[in-house]
Amino acid sequence: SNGITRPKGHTVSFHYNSGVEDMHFGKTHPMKPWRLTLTKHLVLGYGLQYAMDTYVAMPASKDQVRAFHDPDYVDFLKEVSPQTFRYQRFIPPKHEGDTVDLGPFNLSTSPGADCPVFDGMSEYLFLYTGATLAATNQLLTGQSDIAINWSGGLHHAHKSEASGFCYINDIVLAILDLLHLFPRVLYIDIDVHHGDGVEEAFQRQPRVMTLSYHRYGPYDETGHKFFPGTGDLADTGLKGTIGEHFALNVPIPSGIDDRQYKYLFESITARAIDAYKPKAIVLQCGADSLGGDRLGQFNINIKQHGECVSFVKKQGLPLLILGGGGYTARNVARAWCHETALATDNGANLPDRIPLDLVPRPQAFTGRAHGDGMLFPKFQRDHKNDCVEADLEYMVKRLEW
Ligand code: ZLS
Ligand code: CA
Ligand code: ZN
Repeated sequence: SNGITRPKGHTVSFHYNSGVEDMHFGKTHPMKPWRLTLTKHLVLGYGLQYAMDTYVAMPASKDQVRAFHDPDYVDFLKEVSPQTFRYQRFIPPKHEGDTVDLGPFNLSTSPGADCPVFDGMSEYLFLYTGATLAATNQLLTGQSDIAINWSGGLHHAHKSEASGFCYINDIVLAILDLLHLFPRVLYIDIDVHHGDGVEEAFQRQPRVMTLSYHRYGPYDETGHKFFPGTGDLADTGLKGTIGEHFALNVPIPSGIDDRQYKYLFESITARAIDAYKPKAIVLQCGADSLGGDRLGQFNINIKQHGECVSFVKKQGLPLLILGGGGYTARNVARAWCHETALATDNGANLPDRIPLDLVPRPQAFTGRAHGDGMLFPKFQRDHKNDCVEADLEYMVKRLEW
């Protein structure tokens, strides 16, 4: 036997549709859906399917997506293709110096766009959303205590606009569903980017608390902010509404290490849970907060990233685990496979070497994917650590209730 066992005392479900794997945002685009192929093969290679219930996700319906998104935007996403898109009305760039021709809803067919229109895009969007909604339904019906969708977690999408590689905000849709049963839902976001779309959707809403940890501050000598530029410590929900104080933001300088991240994450998350007493938790596990990420600027290891998942799991509340960013594909797959193991209490059962003999289609691994096969690689610490300990302590104090 491979040593993988089902968890005692809780049920985990895994929601996925391989249809998301074939998509290409464009040759140079950092978002690579094949990181999901790598993740799937690692999960299956280690035999983690024996520790949980696995479900092939159906695409979401237009009606389901309309629960948050503008009906015209939903129709557009369902119909659009690179062939039909160029007939759309041209909208001049928002900001001076923007080089990209933006179409309606912040979409574009220009190769330099964050949110391109690509072949198969419509299928891709409704599949990752369908997987998140199926996972959510498992929690609502009590069939699972933890439900996982690594293809979801697209936290930047707005009601009628795509943003930062995100088109449909599957997280907002999931939380809206959870609110039918659970009086209070806590959303935690460890992607290196601010979870702005989710925060914005619930900024007037005390029944959802949003808590995002993210890189924040001056980006370069030109003064550009790290995307999306929001999520200041002082941003705690919409002032003057009953949603005020139900958003928390932890802005972090570049180069934060494991010890510093653990200190921030555990003290602030514990306080938030203690004060808010959520009845369900949604955890966005963006893997771009790992050291060595192509877009990220943190220095945390897979071990610490996983400890965030364990810390949240230990609260014993219904838990929806979603993916998100992650741009160094081999590390994304390692992290999410490791976190699947943690969710099923198999964290100690994974050997460090990739079990090639267990991988169903070894040829699906390219040279790029193998790396050195280590689950806990020593990352190059190539980001200068700008974290001042006193500032980290100040944040924990400021956010105390
Ligand atoms: O949280 O920084 C930006 C916006 C721009 C710079 C990039 N250009 C294309 C548009 C204007 C200010 N965008 C970020 C978006 C990051 C989204 C993170 C998503 C998530 O992880 C959840 C899934 C950004 N950072 C890096 C890029 N865009 C980027 C890098 C390289 C390329 C290639 C394709 C496209 C243009 C050249 C692109 C974007
Ligand atoms: Ca975040
Ligand atoms: Zn991100």
